[in-house]
Amino acid sequence: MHKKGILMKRNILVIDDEPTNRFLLENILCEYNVASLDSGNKIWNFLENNKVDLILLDIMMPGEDGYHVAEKISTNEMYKDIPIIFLTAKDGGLSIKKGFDSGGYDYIIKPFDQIALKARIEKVMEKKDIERDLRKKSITDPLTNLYNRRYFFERLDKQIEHTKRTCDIFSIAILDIDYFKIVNDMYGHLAGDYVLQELANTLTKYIRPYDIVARYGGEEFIILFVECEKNESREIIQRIKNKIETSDFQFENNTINLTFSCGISDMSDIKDKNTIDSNAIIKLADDRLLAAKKSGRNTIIDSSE
Ligand code: GH3
Ligand code: MG
Ligand code: MG
Repeated sequence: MHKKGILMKRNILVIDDEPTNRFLLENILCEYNVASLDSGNKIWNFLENNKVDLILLDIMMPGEDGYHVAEKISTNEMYKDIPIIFLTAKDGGLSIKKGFDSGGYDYIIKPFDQIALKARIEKVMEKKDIERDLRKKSITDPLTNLYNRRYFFERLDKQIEHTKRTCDIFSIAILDIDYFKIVNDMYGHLAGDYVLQELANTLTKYIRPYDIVARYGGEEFIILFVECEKNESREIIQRIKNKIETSDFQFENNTINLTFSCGISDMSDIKDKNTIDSNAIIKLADDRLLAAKKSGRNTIIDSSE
């Protein structure tokens, strides 16, 4: 979040084919870092190499017009979060409507008032901050700071769509702490919470940055291993298992030891790739987790007998 009083200059990108407009904006928006481009085509290279907090976008430009640029940015997974304010001489209700329809967050008509422009830039960034903060809260588990199951399913559904198109592989692991109730009963609920946080940290540390780990339920965690067959994800889980098994978790004056059980599934378990859905692949991992529990716990199972 942007905190007033802390020096954190926001980065604004101006896209306008008219040099005098770019020069004017660079000069009047002196409380921001302002960069400018003379055409929408150059934006992709710029975004790849620079952090941008807000885009001021002209509409009438040679080549691609501002509407097209806005449409592409606002539907791009990586950049859709960057707010766009149209800054244009194009007035009239239909033009403004088209601006909002193509992904604009606000629409300002030239010639503009400097104070009003700055006020609207500030307001858009403030709203975006609140939106981002709410979004983060809505997808995060507050105890462990991992993603929650809602976000996990969002990502898994996207992965499945992607897999149906490309046949890219992925695997799922569900972990459940063994006899966790005893931790709570013996050392107290806070000790239980602490152990959950420590396990969450270990999971985050051992998975690859592009995998998704979430808190699935009370003492259950779920991982989406991207582009990874189950024999590879099993190896990662095995390393986590070794680490957890050999760790002494210290809480107050107590030393707590843990193990977990785990079930794994992947695309090779699903016969017809076109029928795959999140419930089917999760159920397989869940059944294997149950089998691991039944076999005595502290086990990883990745196939059905
Ligand atoms: P099993 O080996 O069969 O998995 O046994 P278990 O004791 O781990 O499983 P069980 O489902 O019987 O108990 C899980 C316990 O996890 C019960 C619940 O109170 C506790 N739990 C769930 N969420 C939290 C939490 O956020 N914090 C703490 N401290 N405990 C939690
Ligand atoms: Mg358990
Ligand atoms: Mg459980």
